[in-house]
Amino acid sequence: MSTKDDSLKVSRRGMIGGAGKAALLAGAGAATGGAAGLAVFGGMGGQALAAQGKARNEVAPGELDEYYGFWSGGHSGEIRIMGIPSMRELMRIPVFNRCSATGWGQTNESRKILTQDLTPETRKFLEKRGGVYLNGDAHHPRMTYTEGTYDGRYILIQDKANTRLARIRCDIMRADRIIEIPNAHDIHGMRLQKYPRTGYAFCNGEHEAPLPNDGKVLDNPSKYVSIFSAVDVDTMKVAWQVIVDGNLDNNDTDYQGRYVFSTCYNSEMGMNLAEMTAKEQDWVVIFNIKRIEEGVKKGDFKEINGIPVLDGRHGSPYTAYVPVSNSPHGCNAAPDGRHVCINGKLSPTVSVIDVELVAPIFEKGADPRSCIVAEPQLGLGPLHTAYDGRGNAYTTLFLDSQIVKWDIEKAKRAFKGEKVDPIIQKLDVHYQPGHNHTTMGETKEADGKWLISLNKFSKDRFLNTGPLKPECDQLIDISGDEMKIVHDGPTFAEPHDALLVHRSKLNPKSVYDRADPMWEDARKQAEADGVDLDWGENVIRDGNKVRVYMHSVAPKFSLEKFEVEEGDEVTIYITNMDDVEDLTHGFTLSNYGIAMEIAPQATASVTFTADRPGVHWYYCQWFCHALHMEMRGRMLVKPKSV
Ligand code: RUQ
Ligand code: CUA
Repeated sequence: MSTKDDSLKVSRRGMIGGAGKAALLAGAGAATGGAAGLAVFGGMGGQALAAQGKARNEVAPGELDEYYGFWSGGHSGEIRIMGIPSMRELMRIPVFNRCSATGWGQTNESRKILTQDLTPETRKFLEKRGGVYLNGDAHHPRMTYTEGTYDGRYILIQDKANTRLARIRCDIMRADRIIEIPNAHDIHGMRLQKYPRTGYAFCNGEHEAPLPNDGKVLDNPSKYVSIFSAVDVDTMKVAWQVIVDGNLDNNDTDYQGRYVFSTCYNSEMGMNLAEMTAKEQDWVVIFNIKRIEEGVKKGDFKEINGIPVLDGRHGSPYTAYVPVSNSPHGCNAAPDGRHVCINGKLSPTVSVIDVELVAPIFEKGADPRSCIVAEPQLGLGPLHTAYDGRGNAYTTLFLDSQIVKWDIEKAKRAFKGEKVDPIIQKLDVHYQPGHNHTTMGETKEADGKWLISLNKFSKDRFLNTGPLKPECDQLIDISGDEMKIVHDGPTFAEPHDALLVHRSKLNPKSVYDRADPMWEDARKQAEADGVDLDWGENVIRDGNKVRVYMHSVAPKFSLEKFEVEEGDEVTIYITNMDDVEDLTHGFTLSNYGIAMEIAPQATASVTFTADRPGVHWYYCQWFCHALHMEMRGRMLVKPKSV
């Protein structure tokens, strides 16, 4: 009964090519080598390319990009994988969103990830709302580090909307853990420890609120607090939290594993715009990781919801508050391992902290601003700064719609009173840039080739798409003395931030390992039911619960039909036994609102109540074979006898 017939296996790439088509028509398709014969781009210098008459950013059809770009999806809640420098969108990783194509948010596997680490209160709150959050607001994707550079293990991303942190496995490019961070509110800034290896993800709770937030305190802002959290990335458990004065915006870490720097745009703890921007100065909070860890060991904390919470407000040994101009925003550590730029936003300045001067400000009576070694005036609305590894910084100017390239050493000399201008070039971008990012620029391997400017407005740059316009992501060549824009890319709401990783750091799988932990629950259930999860095709009745097991091998589901009774709780497990790169199947159950993707060698499952009697076709929605349309079957739902 099992379809193990290899003659029907054809890779999708093979089908497109002539050989594949011929093989199909002949009815005997050997999978043709997918990636074989694809030319590889990279390592070729600008001159060699120019000699070939190619733009530096040209990646011809069939050629591969040199960098992976990981774009946050903002309030669409996902991550997008881009190819750089081509700016081609390669893939999307559903994270905090509900994805119609893959079934993320609907399959049991994804729902487990989306719910198992929520707080009990949230789980209760979501019960009547379908059990999962359907939205997210993902700003800052970051890859784990070993010794100051990317190690290709995980990508972490926060959700400001529902106070969550997700961990994405880089081997399969899927989230495997999504936790809710208790006590804190609305995680915004998120960066990872760079040295010696990413243990912690540091999460800024942006919005202040009562602790606990159970309704006993309402309109009494003096009782609100902001919470900074350290999450252990290996276990995805909150290791400790620190209460701070003011709120928290963005953060970054040094290259030595000693400090985290967080900007605060509301030291006033104001509740409206006038109050929030009242003072001339706000501050940067510097967290002393070693002291905090010692504090935890000593028991200098209150345990709240199972988490050690330390008091890091003014006067505490765990934090230092460094005054900077009103409402700073971006916080970016330079790859030189020494400088951290605090971007002024409402002030035209960037304040540069020297991490080697931070230890003394933790001593009593020290001037906290003594760690600031430069404060150049760059233009209006500095939001974020990126680096090329050659001593230059690139700061986005939101109001001026520019990127300013400047020299860090010159800015330090000017700060000491020397008459030098640190500004090298200002480049117009289109329009209103927020984040920017350079290739490998947040690692000690910053290579200064490409800069991305993520612009919040596109206005006239593309064909008019109606009242809602795309964002505009621009690719800028920074390899020479001058910055040059080489590409405009429209993107959907809203890439807040991006990560540019050299492709040598990553090597994802093309086919799942059958032992993957992703479908651990399915494996256990099949075992309990005495079913072979790989090749079985069984319908197990267990009271009013029915478990249907089948596998797929192109172009067939192993079960052409199954019958259940109206009102049964049905779980369908499908294992894709095709062992071929790019041969994904799908399972769509019509008029039941169910669709999911099953990647090669994966198992996926979905549970629903069969409350619609009649014949319901299920079909494969992922084009997999010339007989893809024929890949279907029937669910027969017998009406309740009344
Ligand atoms: S923030 S535009 Cu969400 Cu990273 Cu600065
Ligand atoms: Cu399987 Cu289409």
